[in-house]
Amino acid sequence: MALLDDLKQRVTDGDAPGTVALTKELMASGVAPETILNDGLIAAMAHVGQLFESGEYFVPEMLVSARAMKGALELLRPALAAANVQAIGKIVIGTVQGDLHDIGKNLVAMMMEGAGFEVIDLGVDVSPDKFINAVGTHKPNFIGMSALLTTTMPKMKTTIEALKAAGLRDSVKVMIGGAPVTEKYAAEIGADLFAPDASSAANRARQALVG
Ligand code: B1M
Repeated sequence: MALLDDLKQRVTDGDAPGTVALTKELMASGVAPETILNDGLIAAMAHVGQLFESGEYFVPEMLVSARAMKGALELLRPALAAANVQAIGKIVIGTVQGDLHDIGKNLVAMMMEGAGFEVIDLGVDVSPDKFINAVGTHKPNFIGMSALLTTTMPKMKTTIEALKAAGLRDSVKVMIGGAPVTEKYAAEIGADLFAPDASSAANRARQALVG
C-alpha cells in the first residue's frame, strides 16, 4: 500500500511530523492498527537497523528515526490496546546503580519498542533491588542492563546474583550492554545475551524469543 510505504520512508528519514500525520491518515482510512505497527513502524525500524549495521546510518540518524516512531506509537497505543494487539514480549530495562548515562539505554529501549516489545524503563541508577522488584511486578521475558562506566559494570553481576538469591534467575533472560561491556564479560558474569548496539539488541532479543 502506497501510504504504508510512505510511512516507512518518513520513519526512515526521521520525519516526526510527517510520520504522525501519515499515521493519522492511515488510521482515519480504516487501516488496522496492527498493520500500521507491523508493516509500517516495525518494518521501518528494522530497515533503519540494517542501515545502521551497514554503516550508512549512525547513532544520530537512528535516534531521529526512533523518535519519529515513538510519536506514531503514542497515537497508535490506544487503538492497539482496544484491538488487543499483544506485544511480542516484555523487557524491563535500566542503567545500573551509580551510573547516570542513559542515551544508549534510551536508544535500546526505543529499538526494542520498534521491534514490538513492551518496554518498562526503570531509568538510571537502578539498584539490584529495584530490578528484582520490577521482575516480580512485571514478569518480563528480559532484563536489560546498561553500564557506561567501568566502575559500575560490576553492578550487573551483583544484580544477576540478587536475581539468583531471589529465586528469579530462571524466569528471565538477562541482556547487558554499554560501551565498556563485552561478550566475554557477559559470559563471565552469567548474562544470557550481550549486544554491542541498539539495533542488534532488538534483533537478539527477538531471536532469543521467537528463534
Ligand atoms: Co560520561 N563518561 N561521565 N557523561 N560520558 C563516558 C562513558 C567516558 C567513556 C568518557 C571518557 O572519559 N572518555 C567515561 C567513562 C570512563 C570509564 O569508565 N572507563 C565517562 C565518565 C568518566 C563520566 C563521569 C565519571 C565524569 C565525571 O563526573 N568525572 C560522570 C559519571 C556520572 C555517573 O554516571 N555517575 C559522567 C557523566 C556524563 C554526563 C552526565 C555528562 C553525560 C551523560 C548524559 C546522559 O547519558 N544523559 C556523559 C556522556 C554523554 C558521556 C559520553 C561522552 C557519551 C556517552 C553516550 O551517550 N554515547 C561517554 C564517552 C563515550 O562513550 N564516547 C562518556 C552515545 C550512546 C548512543 O552510546 O551509551 O555506548 P552508548 O550506547 C550504545 C551501546 O553501548 C549499546 O547500544 C547503544 C546504542 O547503540 N548499549 C547497549 C548501551 N546500553 C545497552 C544495553 C543493552 C545492549 C546494548 O542491553 C540491555
